[in-house]
Amino acid sequence: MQDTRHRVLDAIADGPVAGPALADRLDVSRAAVWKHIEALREAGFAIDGGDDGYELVSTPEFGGESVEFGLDAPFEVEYHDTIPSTNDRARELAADGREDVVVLADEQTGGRGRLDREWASPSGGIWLSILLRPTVPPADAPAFTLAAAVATARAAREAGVDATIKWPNDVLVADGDGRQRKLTGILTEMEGEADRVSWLVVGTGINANVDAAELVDGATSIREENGDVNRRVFTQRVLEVFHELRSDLNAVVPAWRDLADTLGRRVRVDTPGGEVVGEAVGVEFPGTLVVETDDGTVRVSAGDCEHLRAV
Ligand code: BT5
Repeated sequence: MQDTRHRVLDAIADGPVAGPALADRLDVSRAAVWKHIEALREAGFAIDGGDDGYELVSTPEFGGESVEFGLDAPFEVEYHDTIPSTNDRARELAADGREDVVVLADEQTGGRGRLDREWASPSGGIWLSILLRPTVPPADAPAFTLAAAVATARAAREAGVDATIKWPNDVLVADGDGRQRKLTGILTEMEGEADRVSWLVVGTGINANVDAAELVDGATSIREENGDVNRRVFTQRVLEVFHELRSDLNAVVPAWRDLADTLGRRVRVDTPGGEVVGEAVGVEFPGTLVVETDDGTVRVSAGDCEHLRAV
């Protein structure tokens, strides 16, 4: 959002301010103030324009300007009511040289999971992709995926949903029978050279205010678990925690461990190099799973993980 627009919102958030006073305070013309107010109204902000001046009455539940307003992280947010895939759009922005942009959508018509699987993305979700240009080697990239899982699980807990993380990056909620349903999936894509990431897109799909019936079998949503959330607040929390962690990558794995449900369990991991079965005993930077198997300790950096019942 434009900086001036931010300042208009800040100024009118605490009570009415007359147009001329606002123009003075922001050092812009009265016509410019009026234009900003109209643009904000169009974006869904309710702004009173009584005799005392302009006053912010309410902020839209979702949208780019609303997520940026009051966001304590340096991201620009590009919002779409509907889009094929926020990851695809973020990749376009990467090709244009952009960074620290979040592409956010209410609905995706071509949402993608890993390995070209489909990702159900009906209206009411939080479908977002964060475009970054971190100065790290490509081998560290998994830490950003873990950071997104931590950010989402924390935001879900703050919203009253008892979320845990399954290695590496599924955010799950257990039902009464102990069956775990998927609340969030993360797809990280990147381009880089041998020693340096050029760009990284962390795509996070959060089943927020959607019915589980609109998703796939084995999925759940915030609505299903605890009723609808304010997606503006939820998205801001995700972005703020993510920003904190990407600024201190060493904090990611400990934060992940605190929320993870995989450690101490028997797991089967499908890896590009074959199946690994054993007890998950640890996670190491940047997200490597340590599995104690019958044939010794195995370290797995990528794969699909299944929690098995203890024998
Ligand atoms: C993932 O893949 O979990 C990564 C999903 C990433 C989605 C985000 S949304 C924003 C951004 N833009 C995109 O286009 N993508 C990212 P994977 O681990 O491969 O899981 C995919 C599997 O999860 C599917 O095969 C289904 O079984 C299941 N699934 C599909 N939609 C789901 C949903 N909404 N909730 C839970 N499970 C789902």
